[in-house]
Amino acid sequence: MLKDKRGIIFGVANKRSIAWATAQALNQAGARLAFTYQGERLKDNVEALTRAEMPDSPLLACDVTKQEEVAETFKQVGAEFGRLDFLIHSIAFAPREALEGDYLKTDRDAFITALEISAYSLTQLARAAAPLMTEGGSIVTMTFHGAEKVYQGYNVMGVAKAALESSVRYLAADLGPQNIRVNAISAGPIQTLSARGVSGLSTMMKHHAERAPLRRNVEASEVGNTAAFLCGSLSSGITGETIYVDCGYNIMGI
Ligand code: 0WD
Repeated sequence: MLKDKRGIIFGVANKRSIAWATAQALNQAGARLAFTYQGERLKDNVEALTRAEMPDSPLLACDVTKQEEVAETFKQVGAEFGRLDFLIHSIAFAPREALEGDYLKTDRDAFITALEISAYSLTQLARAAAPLMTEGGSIVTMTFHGAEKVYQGYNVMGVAKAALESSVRYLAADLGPQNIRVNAISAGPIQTLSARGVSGLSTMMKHHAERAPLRRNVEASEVGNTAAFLCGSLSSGITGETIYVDCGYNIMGI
């Protein structure tokens, strides 16, 4: 399905990362992948994961708060792949103290950091990737229902995800004429490193599993499969959307 397609994945931290499940789905569909890791802290993890299943994948250091690393990443992936067909953005961060208690107490630094890393980075990466998407392309990011509805403890991350989802629409409008599509996947809660930073995660997961039409939590592999669909020609008419992969939780009233 994605044979001869080349893409770059941001946000693999460990084997539980949604980005890793996405990489596996893309790899299975035949795509060639490059990976970035945030810093030395995560390099060994990403190297160990890719060595076994995708040994030829370029690994590049890229902290999105460092513009020079972003520029170097796209220079290197351009040299290695010649062009890009897709980009997976699976990055988010907010200081831990901002993810508990009242949203009201969010301080300026926490707000700016959360919005910069979790929302602005999509625009930053899309701008760098677009010139390499010479045959059109697909950009996919990960969001959460907390962008639209209040989840206690999700706080500033919900505000950042709202900005992210809006960015998806503006980017889709800007890049559509170049046949570059931009979409978000709104995943149900999944036990990952980032998710464990959100207070009340297990309560949230239990509630989702009880209320969702499918009566269970979503698997990371299901998010990965949807990302693979969004990167391929089967989704060629879809752009600017937020697609829920949450076992249907978001459709429920009472
Ligand atoms: O329930 C969940 N797990 C959901 C996650 C439900 C719905 C959406 N999402 C979103 C997250 O908000 C995020 O956008 O999916 C995306 C991936 O999250 P994940 O797979 O749950 O979490 P994780 O495996 O921790 O990957 C996020 C990674 C970082 O990991 P850590 O935990 O080390 O902060 O984002 C990366 C980093 O690898 N990251 C950065 N990458 C580059 N530059 C930066 C940065 N400055 N900061 C964080």
